[in-house]
Amino acid sequence: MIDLYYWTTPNGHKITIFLEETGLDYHLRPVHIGKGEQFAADFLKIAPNNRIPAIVDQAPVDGGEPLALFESGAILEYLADKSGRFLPREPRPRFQVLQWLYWQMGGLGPMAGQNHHFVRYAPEPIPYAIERYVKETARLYGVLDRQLQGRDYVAGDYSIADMAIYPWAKLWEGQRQRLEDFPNMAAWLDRIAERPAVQRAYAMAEQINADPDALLTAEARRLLFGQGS
Ligand SMILES: N[C@@H](CCC(=O)N[C@@H](CS)C(=O)NCC(=O)O)C(=O)O
Repeated sequence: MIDLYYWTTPNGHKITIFLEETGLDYHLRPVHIGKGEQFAADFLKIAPNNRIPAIVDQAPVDGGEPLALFESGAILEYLADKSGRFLPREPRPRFQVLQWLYWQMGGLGPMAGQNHHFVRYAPEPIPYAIERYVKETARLYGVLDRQLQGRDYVAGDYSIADMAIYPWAKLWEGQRQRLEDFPNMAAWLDRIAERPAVQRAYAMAEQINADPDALLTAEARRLLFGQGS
């Protein structure tokens, strides 16, 4: 059994998509980040960076004690190895997937995250910051779009790289992007959205948090952007 510490955000969706795709046994443990639950002492023991997602694998492959992990990229890699799915073992195809996973973790995630912050959450508009992150998001989608030219998935077969990128790329509209600029990405978004496991992951998120503006309250902003409990 995997305990998944989760909220209904892009980094959370990555892991529910993976778990739904593989059918690994898991238990959802919602951490409402708009209410400051990520600062609870028990959660910090598992996720010292006070961010979701995190997991505790109650039955790790080495047969040892329960294993706690944070950082969505590490979690995806761990679960892919555990299940033998969505990450090849042979070095060449494996590192094709991993380079795109790390592209998401170190590039698209942080940049689109700042895009969301300055476009949607910042208390006042800062044109320089908005332009910087909207342009950088566009540059990154250009890179992704070129990679997807003539390919159905980002790196060979459907993999943890697609699962990591999709929840961020799906939000292109709020990131002030034009989908017609990225036709290969548009077709890929449709391809992934059709997958039953992806649909189940998002349906579950709706059940846990139906309010897309839950992170826009004054209290949520104070907690998230003041970074305190
Ligand atoms: N690099 C981390 C980023 C995790 C992250 O930023 N999580 C956000 C939600 S998407 C969060 O928990 N925020 C809570 C906070 O900022 O206090 C990962 O991929 O796991």
